[in-house]
Amino acid sequence: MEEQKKNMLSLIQPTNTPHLGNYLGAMQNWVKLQNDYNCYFGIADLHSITVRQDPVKLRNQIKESYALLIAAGLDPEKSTLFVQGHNSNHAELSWILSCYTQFGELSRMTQFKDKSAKHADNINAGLFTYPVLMAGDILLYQSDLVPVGADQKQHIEIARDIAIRFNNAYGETFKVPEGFIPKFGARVMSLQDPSMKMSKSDPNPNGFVAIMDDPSVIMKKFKRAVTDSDTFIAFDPENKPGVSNLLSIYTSFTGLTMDEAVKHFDGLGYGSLKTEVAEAVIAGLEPVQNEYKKILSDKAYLEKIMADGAEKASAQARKTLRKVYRKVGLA
Ligand code: ATP
Ligand code: LTN
Repeated sequence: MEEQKKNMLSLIQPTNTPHLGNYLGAMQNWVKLQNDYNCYFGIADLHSITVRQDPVKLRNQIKESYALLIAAGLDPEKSTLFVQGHNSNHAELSWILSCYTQFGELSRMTQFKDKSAKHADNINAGLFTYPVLMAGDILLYQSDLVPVGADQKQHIEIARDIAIRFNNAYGETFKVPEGFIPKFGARVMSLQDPSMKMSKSDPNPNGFVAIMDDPSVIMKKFKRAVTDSDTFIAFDPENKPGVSNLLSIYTSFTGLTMDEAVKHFDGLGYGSLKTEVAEAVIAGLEPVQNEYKKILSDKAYLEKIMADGAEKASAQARKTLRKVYRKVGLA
């Protein structure tokens, strides 16, 4: 029954090029989970302006990434798909929660340290309070689970701490969320430097495979992937990070277990591994790419489901926000 399903929420930023890491670490799992949970998925546009964005580009990217959610297989009838900035409850709760978050704990966030090193000319307050906005995203929907890639662990942890602190001060208000991190695909590594996660901000485009890359580009990028100087194929992330990354990607697209995949490549060389992984990725992404183009070409449909999603999400979020106002004494 609807009431008994657990709640799940996750958002993705609309900026830069969505890649295999986003697909395998996030979207693909969201699609698998949408039948079993009450799901809220969306576009974290408010988070994306912590880094300076071009307004015209951002406006398009919000639509494009929303279309991609549907193209990846999320069904707007089953899940609530929304844009964070279309729902003012997020910004409101974020302010309130920022008064229950300590300067010290935000200073320890690794993403803040990384991003302020990368954008030294724009270390704005939003970059610092980013985790508070994210905690609000999660807590507004009374989320039980938050499916994300491994890089988001620390953000989930602080959301839990804030929820527990608030509940202790005012009585049960928020559900305390848990992260939901997939076994494989949680950390897709760069094809050029397998010690680093595949990232949209990678200045070397050969390091990442974009979801919308052409088949010939995907093949080329995999053929150039860094492996190692051995010749055998085994899953050993510590000693063979490049090969293990390729194997993980392969299992995510074929649905094979790691043992089955390793057996499949027994006796074959790195050339075959790279080609077969590329073929599996090309075949897996093809329907997503086709669907994406179709959805984006139907502006009226896109705008209608975006508006419906915002309305559904706002109604749910408002319930939690009202409770928070009452508890704090603002209402
Ligand atoms: P960047 O890699 O440029 O820092 P990001 O991590 O900010 O991008 P988002 O769009 O915010 O990217 O991430 C959306 C989702 O994709 C998150 O759940 C995140 O954990 C996941 N994700 C991002 N990169 C990877 C990766 N290399 N492997 C697995 N999951 C990833
Ligand atoms: N910080 C996340 C994006 C994000 C998110 C969220 C993920 C914003 N709000 C709420 C899960 C739940 C990122 O950069 N990947």
